[in-house]
Amino acid sequence: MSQRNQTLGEFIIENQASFKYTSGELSRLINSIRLAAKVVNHEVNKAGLVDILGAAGDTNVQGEDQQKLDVYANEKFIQTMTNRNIVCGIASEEEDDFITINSQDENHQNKYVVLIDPLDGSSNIDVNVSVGTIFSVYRRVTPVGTPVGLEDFLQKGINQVAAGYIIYGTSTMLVYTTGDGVNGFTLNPAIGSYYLSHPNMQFPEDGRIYSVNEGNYIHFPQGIKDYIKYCQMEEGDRPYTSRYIGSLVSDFHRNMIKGGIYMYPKSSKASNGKLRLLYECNPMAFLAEQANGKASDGFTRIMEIEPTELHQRVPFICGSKNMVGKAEEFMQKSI
Ligand code: AHM
Ligand code: MG
Repeated sequence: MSQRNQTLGEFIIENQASFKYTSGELSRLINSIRLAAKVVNHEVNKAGLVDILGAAGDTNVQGEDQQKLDVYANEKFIQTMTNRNIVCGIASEEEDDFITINSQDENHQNKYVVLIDPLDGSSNIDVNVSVGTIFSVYRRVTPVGTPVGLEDFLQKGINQVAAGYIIYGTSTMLVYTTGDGVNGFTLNPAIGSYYLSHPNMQFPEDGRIYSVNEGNYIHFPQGIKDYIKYCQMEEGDRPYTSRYIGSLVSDFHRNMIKGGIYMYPKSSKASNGKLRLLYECNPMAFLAEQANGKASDGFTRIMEIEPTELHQRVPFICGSKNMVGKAEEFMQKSI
């Protein structure tokens, strides 16, 4: 049983046996994400100092000029997972193509691929608002011993073996699932350890928060417009409250705790919406379902969409079960 003062390291070891495939490889992978997240967290936290340090002509410890944080995060996550030789391939929102990983002595023996959005919502950094990292893990479908192929990454979300996010917020948290519920760990920056602070996280079945960029309202499909009007109507427990940070991880995290719905629909300007199926929607959908929530594109369960390309975008509706169900009703009525 999980205890509230348990560290993430202890939790991983204790729960290793409940993973479907227990080679320890997945535990080592989560461990390396935890490590990279600490390094990125340190950098994100001093983002506001960059201009001051830069003005003083400072460079970082390696003697390099200060990089953009999303590029930095991308490099850190890839570097950590590559150096520790625990995955056979990585795809990142920041890279055009997937990366094949092989160490000479291992000869493509690793089983897992990772897909990552290293720093999501990065336009929020300049204004000191929360950002996040999102990750998704699959078992490869090509044979061990051969280099990874595109098909290892283009898997349906239902095949995920783990997914999670790190939220760099008022405190830093790592929230993840391996298909056995969702647990949240808060970083104690003084000690550098994550502690189990939110065991067994669950979306309330109903909620009163809707999160959508209403500036795009005019371009939304009729079903979404109708649902937004429904949220604003004076009836029963409505009108709902509108909250939109513009940082998927933060909006999702708040809605999971308080009950709510996040929407990034398609629009007349973006026919598939904005968010990426593989780096953003599938991992968040896996977390949502593991936390008693729901994720859909308005018609189809997100995790059952067949991916056709690495950077594919899909409309995304995610959150409390009954709210997502209601939004789907409006979508389906409108066609
Ligand atoms: P990014 O991957 O370029 O950071 O974009 C993803 C982000 C999400 O975190 C957020 O919910 C959304 O884009 C906000 O988009 P918009 O500003 O169009 O509302
Ligand atoms: Mg992103």
